[in-house]
Parts: sequence; C-alpha cells; structure tokens
Amino acid sequence: MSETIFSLIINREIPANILYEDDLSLVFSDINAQAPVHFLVIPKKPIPKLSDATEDDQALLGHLLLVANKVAAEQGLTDFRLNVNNGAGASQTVFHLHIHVLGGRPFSWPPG
Ligand code: IU
Repeated sequence: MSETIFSLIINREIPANILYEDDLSLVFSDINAQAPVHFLVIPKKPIPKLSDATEDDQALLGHLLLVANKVAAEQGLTDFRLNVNNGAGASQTVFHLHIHVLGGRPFSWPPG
C-alpha cells in the first residue's frame, strides 16, 4: 500500500496536533478546520479508503468509531458530525482512510 502524508504524521516525520494515540489509531487536528473542533481519526494501518476495508478490518473500523466518541467527549462535544469521504468523486484528497469529526457549531442536512 502506498504511503501518504498521514503515514508521515504517524511516524512523526511531520508535525501535527495529536489528540490521541493507541496501537491501532491516531487522532489529530485537521490543519484546515471546517468547524471550531475538527479532528481526524485514522487507522495506523494504511487502508487507502473505506471501500478497501475487508472483513479482517471489522474490529479496527469499530475501534475507530469508539475512538471518535472518546476524543469528541474529551473535546467537550455532545453533538458532532462524522464524515468519511470515499474516493475522489466524494472529495477524498488523502488516500489513507480517515474519519472527520466536526463539532462546535450547528450542521445542516443534506451536506454539500
Ligand atoms: P479528505 O476527506 O481526504 O478530503 O480530507 C483530508 C483532510 O486532511 C482535509 O480536511 C485536510 O485539511 C486534512 N489534512 C491535514 O489535516 N493535514 C495534512 O497535512 C493534510 C491534510 I495534506
């Protein structure tokens, strides 16, 4: 699997505001925040996009959601939005699976 800038963040080769880390995941602030709180939850395993995940990743994907919950609570969020862009046509730009977590402002629906 190809390396992306997120691999460099995992390996501390470029800086990021890291909010949480464990053996399977890393959480850091988005550098182009779209809300007062905007962080990314990523697996350390470099899965390019959600649709590349397999049954073997079931526990990992569940773990990422629970990590999102944990960090959202730590950030004082009760209402928040999770977003996963899957593929260029869905505005994915970094091909290392990531869950956007946004909060601290109202959100409308449907998204753009
Ligand atoms: P997307 O779902 O692939 O479009 O989101 C990629 C996000 O990664 C986007 O919100 C960027 O601001 C963010 N990001 C980052 O936080 N740090 C970086 O070094 C790079 C992108 I490159």
